[in-house]
Amino acid sequence: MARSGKFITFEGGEGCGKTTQIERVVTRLRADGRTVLILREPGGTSVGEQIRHVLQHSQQSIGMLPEAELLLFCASRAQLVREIIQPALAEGKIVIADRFFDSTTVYQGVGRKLNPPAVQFINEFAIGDCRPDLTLVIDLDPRVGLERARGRELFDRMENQSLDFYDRVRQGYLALAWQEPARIKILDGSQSLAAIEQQIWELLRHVL
Ligand code: T5A
Repeated sequence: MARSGKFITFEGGEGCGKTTQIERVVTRLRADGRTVLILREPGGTSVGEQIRHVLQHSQQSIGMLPEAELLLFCASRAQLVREIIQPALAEGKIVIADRFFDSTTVYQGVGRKLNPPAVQFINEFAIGDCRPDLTLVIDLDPRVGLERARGRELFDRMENQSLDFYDRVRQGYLALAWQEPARIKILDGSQSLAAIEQQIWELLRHVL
């Protein structure tokens, strides 16, 4: 599908500040007269929201195996790409996603230690040629991020991992950024909200 819009993804560990920064940047973009679509992963479609419940909030999913988890995240994304993202990009919209395929590379590949070539193959099958133009990783010590994210009442299976798991996730993002420096930019999530927002704005201006 021909694409005239821009696709921006936000990534990082739990509580790093993605959602907060997306809200701020979208407010600025809309004030600038841009048409912006915000999506979250897993979810964003009717099929995807059902998968999100199974992956994150269902108490019955406690015994889910990493292989099943990988396939469910990718199933949600395959639907999102074809139902929502590609049509929006074809219409020239700016699409901003709160997580995308880098989350699978890092959480399932590095965090869960699934076979990286298998993760890459399944990941790429799910997204086809729909790759982000820019990916912003907000890097934060997981001890700080988990503390920030604490207090949510909803049971979240993905937030019940060991610190070692979240440390691997953090290192996984840093390694990805090292491999793809043109697309993936790292921001220091321990700075103030305003400082991070300003850096994101500068990076976005280059892409838009
Ligand atoms: N997952 C996802 C996979 O394993 N594989 C995949 O392929 C995909 C797509 C998603 C889970 O699924 C996993 C990863 C996750 O474990 P989620 O509910 O969407 O779960 O959770 P997260 O994406 O981690 O979102 P969070 O809400 O936990 O974190 P955010 O969005 O990064 O953080 P945010 O903005 O909500 O901020 C958290 C708190 O910190 C404050 C905010 O005000 C808020 O209270 N804050 C700051 N405080 C001080 N200074 C700053 N700079 C701050 N920035 C934010």
